[in-house]
Amino acid sequence: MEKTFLMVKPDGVQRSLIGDIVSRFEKKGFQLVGAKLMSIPQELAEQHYGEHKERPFFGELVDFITSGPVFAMVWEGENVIATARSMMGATNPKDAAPGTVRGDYAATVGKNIIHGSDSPASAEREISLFFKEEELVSYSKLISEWIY
Ligand code: RTP
Ligand code: MG
Repeated sequence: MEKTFLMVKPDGVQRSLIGDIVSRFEKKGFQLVGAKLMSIPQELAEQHYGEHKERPFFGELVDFITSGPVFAMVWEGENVIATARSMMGATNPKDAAPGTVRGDYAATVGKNIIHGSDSPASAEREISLFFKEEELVSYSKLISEWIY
């Protein structure tokens, strides 16, 4: 089954949105297989956002993501990578549709509440950056047969 890496960013943690965000993905029918509240070390932040190293906002992005605890998660389910991206909404909250996490809770591109892997390759890379194999669980939910 497909897996993706999602993370409530420091603004989402500070604004007490962890529960709401977890609930959205649970209700959709996806399965949480790994989670931790953590502070991201500088080096991990730079690796995680490595694709943006040359962008003018890279410094701000790394400062922001290391500014407070984040809630890192691995979710599993059919088409979870693309579906989670659409549930997150557009990168810039001004373009994010109502009903999405960013559309409902964010106003500015620099503080957009949630991160999600954008492709199977990113998901694999990001899961292994943040989680050891043994930190992920595997379990069956009978209800999943009725959802996916
Ligand atoms: P993320 O990686 O955090 O899930 O966001 P994303 O895929 O939707 O967007 P991405 O292009 O990967 O950009 C990463 C984060 O950089 C910040 N950003 N700032 N000032 C700007 O023009 C700008 N553009 C992007 C955003 O916080 C974005 O989430
Ligand atoms: Mg991205």
